Formats: sequence, C-alpha cells, structure tokens
Amino acid sequence: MIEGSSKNKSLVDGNALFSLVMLAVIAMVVSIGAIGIVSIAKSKGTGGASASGTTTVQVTLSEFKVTLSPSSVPAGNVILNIHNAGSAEHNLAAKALSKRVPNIPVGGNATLDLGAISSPVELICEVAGHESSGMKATLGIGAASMDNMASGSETQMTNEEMDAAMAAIAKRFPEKTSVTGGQELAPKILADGTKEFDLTAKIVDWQVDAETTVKAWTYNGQVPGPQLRANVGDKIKIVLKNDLPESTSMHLHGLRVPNAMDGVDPLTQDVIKPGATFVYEFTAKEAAIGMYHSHHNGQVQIPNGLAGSLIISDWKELVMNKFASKIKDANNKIEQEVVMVLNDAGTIGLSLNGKSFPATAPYTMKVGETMLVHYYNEGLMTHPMHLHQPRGLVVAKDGKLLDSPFYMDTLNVAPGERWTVAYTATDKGAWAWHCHILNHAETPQGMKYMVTAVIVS
Ligand SMILES: [Cu+2]
Repeated sequence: MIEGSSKNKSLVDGNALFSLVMLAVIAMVVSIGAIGIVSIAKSKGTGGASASGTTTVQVTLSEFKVTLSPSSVPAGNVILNIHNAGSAEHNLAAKALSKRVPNIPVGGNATLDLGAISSPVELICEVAGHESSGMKATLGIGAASMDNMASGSETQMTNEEMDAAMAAIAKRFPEKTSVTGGQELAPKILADGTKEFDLTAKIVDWQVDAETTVKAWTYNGQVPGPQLRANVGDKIKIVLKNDLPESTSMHLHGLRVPNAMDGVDPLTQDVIKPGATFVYEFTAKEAAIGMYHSHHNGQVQIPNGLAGSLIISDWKELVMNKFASKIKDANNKIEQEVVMVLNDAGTIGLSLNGKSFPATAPYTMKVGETMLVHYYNEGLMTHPMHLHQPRGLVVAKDGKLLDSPFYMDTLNVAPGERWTVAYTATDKGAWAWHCHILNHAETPQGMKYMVTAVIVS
C-alpha cells in the first residue's frame, strides 16, 4: 500500500473506524482553534496581512464575466492565472499598468504577471464589446482578502454562524470524490524485461472536493498522475501520448537520465504536438524520489495537474537500513509509505494530492508504527507542512539519504523539492496535518484546502 486513498475507502466503509473519524473531526475542530482565532482577529479588523510574497489569483473568463479568486489580495507581487472557460475567445488587460495577454482560445490558459501592486487594479477583456457586456472586474487590495478565498463572500458572520460553518465543513471529512490521484500504475513488462508505463495527457473534469469540479490537466485522468515505481537496474520506457489542446513535454525531475530524455523542449527534444506521442527511455541507475511533470508552459500545465511521482528503489528498506536505530519502530520496519503532492495554483489550487479539505485522504497508524512520507511540491509557493503529534525524522532530501537526519514538526517544502520524513506515532488520537500558512488551511467558514489528519489508534 503506497497511497492513502484506499485507506480512505476502508475508513468510510469500516464501522469500527467510523468512530475514529468522528473523533478526528472533533479533535481537529479543537486543535485548529488557534487558526480560528487568527480569522476572528482579522474579521475584527485587527489582523494585518502584509505578505511580501507573491499572490496567485485565479481568473476565469466567460460570457460575459471576469471572475477573480480571491477578489482581493495583500499588497505585493501578483500573478494572474487566467482560464478561458467561455465559448468564445477572450483576452485580459490591466490598462493602467499597460499589461495584457493576447486572445486566449476557448479552454486555453495564460498567465499575466502584474508585478508589485499596492492599489486596486481594473481588469477588462479588450475584445470589442466585451467590457461593456460585463467583462470587467477590480482586483482589490486588503488585509482580510485571503479570508474570502473559500466562498467569495465578504459578509461578516456572527460568532455562532462561524462556529456552525466550521463544524459543518469538518463533519464532511473525509469526503468522498469520484477519483483519487497518484494510484500506482502497474507497468507492462516487455520481452527484454523493460518496464513500460503508458501515459496520456488529457483534460478531465476533476473533483477537488465534492462541491468543486474543475478542468484538470492530467496524466491518465488523475491528479497527481499515476505513481510509477521501478528498481535500480530496470530499463524504463514511458510512452506519453498528448491529448491536450496544446503542445507539451515531460521532464524527469530528480532522475538520472540521458540528456535527450530530460524532457525540455525545445532544448532536448521537439514539442509533443497535440495528438502526437513521445517515448522516454532510460535505465534506472540510482535510487530516486523522482517527479515527472510538464516542462512546456509549465507554470500553467503543472499546477493544472500535469505532475506525478516516479520512485526508484524500495525506500522503506533504504531508510530502515540506515536509520532503524533512530526511528525505533515497534515492528522494526516502516509500515506505510505515502506520497503527498502539494499544489497551490492553476485550476486545482491549494491542495494535497489534488484534493482540498474536506476531500483530502486521512491516514491511519498504530502507536509505535512508522509512516514514510515523501513531500512533493508541484506548486508556486513554499509550504511549511506541520503534523501535530507523531515525531518526524527527516531522512532524505530530493531522493538522497541525509548524513545527519533531524527531527522537526514543521518542514518548509519549496517548489520542486522532495523531502522524505519518517513519522513514528507515539500517542493515540486524531492529529491534524496541514500547511501552516494559515490561509492555506483555514477560512472563516472553517478548515479548507491543505488539511488532513493522521488517526493513531
Ligand atoms: Cu501552504
């Protein structure tokens, strides 16, 4: 068992475990209380978000509307991720800043870097007649703006309304959605022993949670893409068919491959045009916690979903061979291995393995057991990942075992990084597990986005 998704199913089905999930809900409502206090402070106007980082705003164009999420941002650098969800071509301009993107085809995407802004920005579609038909919006500046990411609502709630909303969303956890991402893909074994993995890049409807369906750019209809596994010495063939409306290519990130297989068009290969197929072939020379992801219009294609894990070697064994004395697992083995792909942009947005709380998968452990987690960041921001109780020993960075492993409860995972952590459970309970950038985990309506739980029995 690699991914937590089938755990999710057994949790939902199992009566014995149902009470644990309820316990999880109650414990999480209590344990993220501190985050709730921050939201309350903001709604009283005492909070001052003065983020100096970059805020990504999702812009959706349709006939005849410009929808912004969030609709206001802290002063600072702003990048617009624009999607044309309409049935005609549209563009987008910030005239006052002399910044614009040309016409975007139906279903297409574009990015517009506004640079640093400190006052509201008017955004319009410049196609003749579209602005006057309603295609205009104002991106506001304000400290409380990120609070509105969940609902788009600017209404102030009473304390009772806020408590009720928070309880209601927590009760939905773990919410079932139609497809989970990162399912292990069994290779075809060819006559010479080569492991062949067949991937098709295509756009599908994807449930980020039960109430939110987006157009995801996927490998084989999954976000993250299917998990690929092989051993050192294996010959690997990845056959990538492009069924996207635009060209693509696929980089094998953190894997030692010949230059021609590095997947960077137009440098190491030609683009893979819509309808075309490209074959990546290499022999796995060393253990790796590899990513495969788009390297073409990557700032749009990857956050929209084109990323997955490619793991070389048995990492449960590698880690125990080197660190058993520090991990002190009750059974002297690692019982569970999990890949957690972080994302924060594109059509998928803030998510863990392509899902937003309450649709994120919970994990179960017994006291004394160890769960090996490979954090992957495929987004545009660093996420400080925080697991409330089990003890975390950081054992590898980017697929290399550390000489000096270290303990932590919060770990910054920057874009492109992979960190491998051995969590050993020491106490029973339902322990929240979330990104500690507070508005990546909580809204005035309750927990959201990059939150899940580890249930220790
Ligand atoms: Cu985060």
